[in-house]
Amino acid sequence: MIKSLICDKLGIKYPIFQGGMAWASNYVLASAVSNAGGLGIIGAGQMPPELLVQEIRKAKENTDKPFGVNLILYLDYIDELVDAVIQEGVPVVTTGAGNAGHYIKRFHDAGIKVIPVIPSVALAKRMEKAGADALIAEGTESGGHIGEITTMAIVPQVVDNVGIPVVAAGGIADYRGFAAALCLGASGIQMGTRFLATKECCVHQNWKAMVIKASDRDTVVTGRPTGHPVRVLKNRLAKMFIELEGKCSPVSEYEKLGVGRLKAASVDGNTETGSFMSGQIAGLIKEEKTVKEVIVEMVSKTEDFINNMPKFVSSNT
Ligand code: TUI
Repeated sequence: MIKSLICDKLGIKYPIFQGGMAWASNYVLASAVSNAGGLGIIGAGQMPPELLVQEIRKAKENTDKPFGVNLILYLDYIDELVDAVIQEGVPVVTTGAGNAGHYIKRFHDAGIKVIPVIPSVALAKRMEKAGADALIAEGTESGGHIGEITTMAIVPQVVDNVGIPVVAAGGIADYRGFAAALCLGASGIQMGTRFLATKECCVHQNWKAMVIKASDRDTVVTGRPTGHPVRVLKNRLAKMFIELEGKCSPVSEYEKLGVGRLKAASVDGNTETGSFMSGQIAGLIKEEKTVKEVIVEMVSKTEDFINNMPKFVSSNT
């Protein structure tokens, strides 16, 4: 059975994380993933602290398994979200879009494991030194806010530079990606886009349909000049962002255009002007499934594939 260091460290059955996604991974998705043996993660995004508290409480009602909360560190009221998480107590926190170093001691004092998402070796080393329990090395194939390095390149380099477990993220949606990540030295995987197209995910059906319809070249990175590049499915809004880049517009113009766009995608399903964050692997996802189907299939097919690997690498074929 596929089991790794990270499973023992977190008390989970399978080394499969569901990426924390703002406006997309609430307690329903997170508890379904945890109940299926993975690590479900509530995407706090820009939730007010009171809503995050409610989400954590509902997750606890819906699963007795470990789950996590993902915090976006560049928010100006991040300290309030950190306080809410510490007050409620959750097993795991993952962090994105910033340096988790300042918060690790407080989380540890509250018995919370900290797993920063990192886009570079330099940050990986800093986070290990600051006391992180594990790392999620995320490639630029991912959806949402991204770094520059591909999963194939970042994972083995991070693995070689730290002594804590590394989870691979970006461009993984089936058993081949899972097996590849293990071959690169990862102790587990994180998937976001695959879990967007599940029955338990709360996003508007239009978002799921766009993922299922997407092909390999249907995502684009916008917002590079702001320092917060995001990968989204191509649509009219993405085009408007690209036009801003062409005009060398000030950052304030991007901020103005970006207001409320995740809600427009997730709640309203506005295919023209919503921000439909998605990874490049969307092209591989052909149907909506239940969380359980995704996890059971990932585990059984990856096990089969790894057990039969010698056949695929025979020098006679
Ligand atoms: O955080 C993510 N993905 C996200 S956050 C998000 S919400 C958002 N909405 C609108 C605009 C921007 C974001 C949607 N998707 N992934 C983890 C991640 N973290 N990717 C890259 C990083 C990262 C980048 C720079 C982590 C640390 C860092 O530098 C820290 C430092 O201080 O050096």
